[in-house]
Amino acid sequence: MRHKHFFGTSVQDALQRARYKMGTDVFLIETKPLTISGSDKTGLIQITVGIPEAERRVFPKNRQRSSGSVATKNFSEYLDQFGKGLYSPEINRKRNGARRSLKTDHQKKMKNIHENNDVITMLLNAGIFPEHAKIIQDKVSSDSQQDASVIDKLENIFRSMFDSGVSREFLKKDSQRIIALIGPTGVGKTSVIMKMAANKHFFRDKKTAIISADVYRIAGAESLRAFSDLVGVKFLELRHSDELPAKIDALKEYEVILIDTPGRSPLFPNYFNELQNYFVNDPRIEKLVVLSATADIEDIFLSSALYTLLDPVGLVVTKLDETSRVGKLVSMQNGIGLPILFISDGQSIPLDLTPVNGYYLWKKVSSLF
Ligand SMILES: Nc1nc2c(ncn2[C@@H]2O[C@H](COP(=O)(O)OP(=O)(O)OP(=O)(O)O)[C@@H](O)[C@H]2O)c(=O)[nH]1
Ligand SMILES: [Mg+2]
Repeated sequence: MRHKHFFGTSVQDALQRARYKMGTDVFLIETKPLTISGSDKTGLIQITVGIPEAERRVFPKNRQRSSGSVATKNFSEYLDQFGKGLYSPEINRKRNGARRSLKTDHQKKMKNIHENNDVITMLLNAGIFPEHAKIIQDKVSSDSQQDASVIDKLENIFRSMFDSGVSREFLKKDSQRIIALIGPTGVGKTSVIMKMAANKHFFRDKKTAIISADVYRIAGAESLRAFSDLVGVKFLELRHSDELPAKIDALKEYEVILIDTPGRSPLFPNYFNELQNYFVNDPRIEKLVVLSATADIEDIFLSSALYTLLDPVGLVVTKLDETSRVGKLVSMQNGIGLPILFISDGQSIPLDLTPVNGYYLWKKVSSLF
C-alpha cells in the first residue's frame, strides 16, 4: 500500500481530489489542518490516503472529463493523437465536440481562480511543497499590477523563477567543457548525455567525447558505446575512477567531454566516497545532478542532499511526461537551492531535452488545475 497527501478546503474536497487522481479505492488515513512552518494557519486541510497496491493504475477508473485537469489534458491528447483520419465522420464529430467542451471546462476553471485559498490549493495539488506554495501565494498577494489577473501573476512568477537565460549561459561558455551527470539510479543520466551529444542546440556541433564510468554493471556502457558509434562521437570507458585524469588528458583537443556516472543508490555504503574520487582532483569538472520528476519530493531532497556535497552547478529534471505533479519542480529548485537548467519531457533522443522554460512549466502546471 502507498500513502499520499492531498489538500483541500475541507476533508471532503481533499478526498474528492484524491479519488479523482488515484481512483475510488483510496481510503482516508489521517486528516489535519495544514500549517506552514508549524504555525501559520492556512485554513486548508491536509489528508493522508492509502492506495492499495493492486488497485494502482495509470488512469483511475472514475475519471470524469469535467472534474479536473489531468484527465482533461490526457484525454484531449488522446483525442488528438488517435482521432485523426481513423474514425468515421460520426465519431469525428463527437471527438471534436468533446474536445471543445473540455477546453471550455478548463477555461471556466482558470477564470474562477481568484481567491488566495484557490491559489494555494491548486499549487499544493500540482505537487508544490506547502512552504513554496505559500511563497508563491505571498508573491501573488503582494503583486500590485492593477490589471493583471491572478493567472497572469502566476505566469509571471513562473517565468521569473525558471529563467532559461541561466541555461543559455551554461551552454555558451567558450572554454573546454567537462560535464559529469550524477544522480540516483534510472533517472535518465545516460539518456541526457545522448540527448546533449546529439542535439545541435547542445553540443552536436562541437567536438565531443563521452566517457562512461559505468563500471559496475555487466555491459553497463554498451548502449552509450553503440550510440557514440552511431553519431560519430569519441567514446572511452573507465575501469576505475583513478583512470579519469589520464583519460581527460588524452582528450585535450575535444571541446566537450561528457562523463556518465554509474547508477547506484545514493544510500549505498561508500557510494559518496567512490563518486567523490572521480572529481576530487579536477575542479574543471562541472557536475549536473539529474533527478526524476516522478520521484517522491522528500526522497528527492534526501538523495540530492548527498549530491550537493559535490558542488554541482545545477539540476536536470527528467520524466516530466510521467508525472501529474509538475509543480514539484518549484520545490526541487527552491528546496535544493540549485537552478534547474534543463528539463527532459520524454524518451525521444535528442528532441526531448530542452533548456528550462518558465512559460512552458507554467502551462504544464496550469493544465493540472
Ligand atoms: N518517459 C521518460 N523516460 C525517460 C526520460 N528520460 C529517460 N527516460 C527513460 O528512463 C530509463 C532510464 O534511463 P537511463 O538514461 O538509462 O537512466 P540512468 O540514470 O542512466 O540509469 P542508470 O545508469 O541505471 O542509473 C530509460 O528507459 C529512458 O528511456 C524522460 O524524460 N521521460
Ligand atoms: Mg546510465
